[in-house]
Amino acid sequence: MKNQQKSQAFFERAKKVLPGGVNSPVRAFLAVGGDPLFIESARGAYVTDADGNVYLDYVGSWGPMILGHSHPKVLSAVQQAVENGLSFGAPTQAEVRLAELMSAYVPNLEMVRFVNSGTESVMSALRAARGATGRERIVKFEGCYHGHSDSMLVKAGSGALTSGAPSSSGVPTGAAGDTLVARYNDLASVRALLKNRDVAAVIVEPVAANMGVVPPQDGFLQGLRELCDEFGSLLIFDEVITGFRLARGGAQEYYGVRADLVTFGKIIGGGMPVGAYGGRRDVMSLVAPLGTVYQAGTLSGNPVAMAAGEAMLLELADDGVYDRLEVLGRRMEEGIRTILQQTGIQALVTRVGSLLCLFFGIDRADSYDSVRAADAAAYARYFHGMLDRGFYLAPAQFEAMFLSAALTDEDLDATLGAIREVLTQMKNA
Ligand code: KE4
Repeated sequence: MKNQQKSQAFFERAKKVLPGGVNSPVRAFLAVGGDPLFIESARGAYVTDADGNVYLDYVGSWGPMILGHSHPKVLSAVQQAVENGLSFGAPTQAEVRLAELMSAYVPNLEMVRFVNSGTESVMSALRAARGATGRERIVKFEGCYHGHSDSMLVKAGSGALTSGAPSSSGVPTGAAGDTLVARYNDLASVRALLKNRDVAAVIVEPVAANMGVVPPQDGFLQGLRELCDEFGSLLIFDEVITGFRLARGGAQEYYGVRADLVTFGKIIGGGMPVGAYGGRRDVMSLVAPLGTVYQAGTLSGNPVAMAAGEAMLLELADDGVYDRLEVLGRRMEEGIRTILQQTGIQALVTRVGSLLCLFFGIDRADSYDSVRAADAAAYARYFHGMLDRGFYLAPAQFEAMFLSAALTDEDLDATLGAIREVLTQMKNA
């Protein structure tokens, strides 16, 4: 058991001034028990907590740290930008360069607007879709999480699912009433909702990574494209997680399916608060000041954040990063699968690229209903077994394991060795 006195003392202070002692629910360890670690620093594949304990990190700030923490090119770009000032509330060259980079890398990204979070990118994209179609209804999928704007907190995933409140209190019926919920990997459930031709957009996580990791079945994403074309709805890919992670061109490139609008976050900020939405020029041209869809932001395009994002994306121009992530992901998946076979633990590993999830107690993970049956208590035992051995995983079953290119083969060997120990201990308990 590691010494966590400073984290525990700070958590007691935090609970007096921050709801639940945190600034985002999943960080509170409620799903796994115990007190959250207060992270002091991070470098490469490692984080260090307030008590000086070092952990191999598989959270990666929930996705941004695809190259590992404190990448020298990103830190240097931020340090240089800071010297020129922190924020101007005016156009800067950096935001244009980052937008041009994204547009060069991502298919169909004709225009893009920067905001400050994934939530804000989704909220804005939905408004643009409603403005473009004159329709009000939105289709989302149960278990998918698109940030905490009112209309998206309906049968949501991530912390909402973990906390057992997939449909939040405080959301007025008027805000959520136009949100229709379909089943992931079930095209018939989508057709049934679109047939009245009053749906502005279907928003989907191309890989559902907020109910654990649930890959799209063959034909699902293309089927959504065809249904949206048939019924005049826009298709929105929420790529806050998959953007620049599955491939430089995100899920559109990885699966070869075109979205009308795409939302981004996480990686494009390099660890700084950045979101973005964009896509078809005719739709984005409706966004103020060009058009009548209003959206604004004091710190949108913040020059320091833009510098971090630009440095990050320039590093991702190297195909070797994605080749390495695929090798790491495959080794981790195959290693875990071998361990499951040898230990006899009933669990299932899913993976898309560098996104993985180990579900306990189920043998199918293709929908919200199938993963909801997962044994969250077993996951909690696994989480703490790994934490005690120096491996920092997502503190909830319904999240993803994020691999970074900073991981070495030795890191993977150590991780798989620890997984084997923990699962063997669980099996023999
Ligand atoms: P933010 O507002 O948290 O930047 O992004 C919201 C969001 C939108 N869309 C998708 C697909 C997302 O995964 C997210 C946020 N992801 C969670 C991780 N499951 C953030 C972690 C947290 O809530 O603390």
